[in-house]
Amino acid sequence: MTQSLTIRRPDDWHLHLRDGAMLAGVLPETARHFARAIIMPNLVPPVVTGAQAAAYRDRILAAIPEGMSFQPLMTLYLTEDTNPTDVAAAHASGLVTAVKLYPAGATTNSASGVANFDNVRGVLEKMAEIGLPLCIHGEVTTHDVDIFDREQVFLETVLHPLRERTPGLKVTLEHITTSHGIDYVSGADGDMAGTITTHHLMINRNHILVGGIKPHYYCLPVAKRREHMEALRKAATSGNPRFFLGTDSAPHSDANKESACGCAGCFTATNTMACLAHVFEEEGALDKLEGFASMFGPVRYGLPPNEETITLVKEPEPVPYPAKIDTGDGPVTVFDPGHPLYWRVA
Ligand code: OTD
Ligand code: ZN
Ligand code: ZN
Repeated sequence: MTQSLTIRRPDDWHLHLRDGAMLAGVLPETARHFARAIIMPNLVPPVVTGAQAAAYRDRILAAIPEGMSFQPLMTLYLTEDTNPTDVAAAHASGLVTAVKLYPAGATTNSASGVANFDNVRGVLEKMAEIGLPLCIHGEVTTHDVDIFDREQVFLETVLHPLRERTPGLKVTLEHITTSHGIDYVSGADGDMAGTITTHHLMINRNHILVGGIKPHYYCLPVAKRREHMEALRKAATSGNPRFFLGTDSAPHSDANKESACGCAGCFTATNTMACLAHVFEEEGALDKLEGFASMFGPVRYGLPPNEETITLVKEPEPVPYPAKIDTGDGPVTVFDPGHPLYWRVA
């Protein structure tokens, strides 16, 4: 007998869509299953002003294929020059759903991010006042901190002091990769939430390095030890509404990934729901999938959950999905969890 699971249509609370030919290639992969997504602003140049966000939103809307529906939820890229009034206006008009903080140099296209947090205090205070959430890439970038410790050190040296200085600021710690991040979010007050990616529930650092270097598993924050992956799986499947899905699907062409200096990012848009059903079933928590993928994010962002549903079906045989998708910027490899998947979206 086939097993099936119907849930409200999911949303993705952290997504990279890029621009131009790449946008056109990857957008259908998300819009096929997801109703809405928080769109990351790390374009070149970054999406800093309300006017840039409006123009980018229009390019995304224009790229939605006939017959699909999708709502991009826009973000502004926080810089040390960001103007609190511009941010407040973009929020008041309904254009932006969140502001994104990248510590300078933390990840792909983050050179314009924040180095001196004193210079963004005014914006953060304004955001706390108007209830606009801050999404954070939580890693320090100081060269003396080991790459595997950068999230943990960020919690103590940056995130906690920042939240103490800005009471009432809603913060989402994005793409949590450590038990420390999970513990921080679980133990903080109700202004704090966290997103978890699909791939960090399925890979740990061995996947990247054992038996040859696997560039398609390299992303930032880099996957940690297995015990951290286990902590993420436990949190995601716990039913705690502080944790919800942000895939961080981050497409790069194969040429840019399979290189002596390969780009960071896993492209999971195509098979995310199949992967999540697999993980939640393994954890004996299929009944918690709807909360994680479809309910807790909307509640957090003050939006109604989607009325439409999707149905996941478990097949007796492995379900095929494309190894790569073609884009005008070249092929993009789809995340391979390293074992067959049996779930598909009907
Ligand atoms: N991580 N790659 C990218 C962004 C994320 O930190 C992230 O949000 C990207 O390519 O934009 C990645 O590995
Ligand atoms: Zn990030
Ligand atoms: Zn990201």
